[in-house]
Amino acid sequence: MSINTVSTTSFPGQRPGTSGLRKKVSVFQQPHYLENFVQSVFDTLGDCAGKTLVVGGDGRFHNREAVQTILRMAAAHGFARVLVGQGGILSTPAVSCVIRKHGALGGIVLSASHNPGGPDGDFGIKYNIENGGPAPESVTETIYQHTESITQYRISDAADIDLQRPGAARIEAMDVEVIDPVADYAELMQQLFDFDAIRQLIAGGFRLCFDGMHAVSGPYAKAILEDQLGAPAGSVINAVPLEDFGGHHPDPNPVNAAQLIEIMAADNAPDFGAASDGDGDRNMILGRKFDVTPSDSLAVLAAHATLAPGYRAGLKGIARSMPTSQAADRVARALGIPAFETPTGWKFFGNLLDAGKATLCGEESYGTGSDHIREKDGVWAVLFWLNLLAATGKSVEQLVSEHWARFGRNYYSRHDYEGVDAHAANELMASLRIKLAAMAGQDLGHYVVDFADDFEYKDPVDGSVSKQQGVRIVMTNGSRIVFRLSGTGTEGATLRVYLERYEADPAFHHLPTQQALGPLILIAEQVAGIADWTGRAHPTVTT
Ligand code: G16
Repeated sequence: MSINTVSTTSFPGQRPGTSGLRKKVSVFQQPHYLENFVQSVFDTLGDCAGKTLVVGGDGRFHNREAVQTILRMAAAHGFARVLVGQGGILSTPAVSCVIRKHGALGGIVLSASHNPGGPDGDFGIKYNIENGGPAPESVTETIYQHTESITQYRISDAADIDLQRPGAARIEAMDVEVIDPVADYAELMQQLFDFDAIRQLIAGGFRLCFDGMHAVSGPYAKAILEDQLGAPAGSVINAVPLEDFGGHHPDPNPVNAAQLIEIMAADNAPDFGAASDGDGDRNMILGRKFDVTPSDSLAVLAAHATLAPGYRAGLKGIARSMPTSQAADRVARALGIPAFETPTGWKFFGNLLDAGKATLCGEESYGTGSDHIREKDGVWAVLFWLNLLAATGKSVEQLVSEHWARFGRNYYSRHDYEGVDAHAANELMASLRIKLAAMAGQDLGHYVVDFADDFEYKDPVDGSVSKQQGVRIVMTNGSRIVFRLSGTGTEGATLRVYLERYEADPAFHHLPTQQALGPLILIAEQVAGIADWTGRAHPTVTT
């Protein structure tokens, strides 16, 4: 074994987006592409002697090769130890859990999350810091600067190590431990939730269906829901991770988890349905013939949190991303705790969680989590819901309907225009920004604009400022339209339009969502000229 220094030249565009660097698999397969990024991460970290690194991914195409490359480079960089998931597999929440539990310096997650996989699909890489959370912008920017000027990287010429079985190996002077991907994570879940109560609920005939979407959460859900909590075999569907996710889009929303939606809409549907995404950090919650929006899910969990053992002491605060509905803010107000509004991206919650300012966090993009780790967490959200259902004896629909009756309903929808021309999308946003200053006080159909701005966030912990985080038009009654460009796509641009209407009157709590939001949808089109700029009369995905 020896360590080689390899000459390289920089690749343009290795700037991490909302959540790491995501590109087509073919881009990552170019010689030196992955290596350049990994070396830039290591150069950002500096001396790693004596330190531990965690490595794992969602099992998508190219995962195994990338893991071996990273192990060889970690050895060349002088890490003392690497913990790697068996088969190269670790869900994003499990990486966060393992970093924290084992006092690692950080971790590398190989995933493009909910983006499709396979040879023609997407690949991604993300660095998580010592607290287990995604690197903040200051770190990702430094990594990016290194990628721009890189001239060489260092790598061991050691042979591949066997990832198939838990055990120990060595590359150069570095210890490699292949770990069970589920064990540490499952142990943490047992500390947070009342497994006995959930076991009793299931033993009493309560039925559930968890859709692993052939992605990473299948093994976690099988071990916890079936093996530990007694759900009958087959309760977890699409449970085996596949390199191409079975040809599907591993994004747990009503459009992409169509099989689960159909199961939950049947007359003999289970009592509870859920799905998670490619890397296991997102979740979708369903009742029988009933879907829960991610924003409502956060609000309901917050309102009932003290029913779960891990949250019995109460919540310190609730944080949500700006485009997420304001339902959780109402709960925070009722509980007398602070509510935080951050830009899109889980990395913005890290400081609030570390500083003990927030306990629960959530995003409209099917992400919910808490201070137990520093990532959003799909299986955690499922267990939290099961704990509430067991503790209250109520159905999903009952819990949500009662929540609306108490707090009012925040009707919510997101319209995505995927794969549009990037230049046109940027022009659309630029033309919106020009209009903002003159919008306050304008009459727009049923609505009057209270204020319109481009969201800017000042982190209350470290004072860092993030600008241009989404154009929002907020009406005097709290209804809102938000426009943003996605930071996770790999083809053209994706325009996201977020629509929210508050309705206090329970007599109007059961309208079809798109109908309830109809007037706001029209205003969004009028104000932004979406059809003119994008050539699209309708969104590609509505959630
Ligand atoms: C990532 C981020 C989330 C964000 C989502 C969508 O999720 O971690 O914070 O809400 O992308 O981002 P965008 O609207 O920019 O596409 P994931 O599950 O893809 O890692």
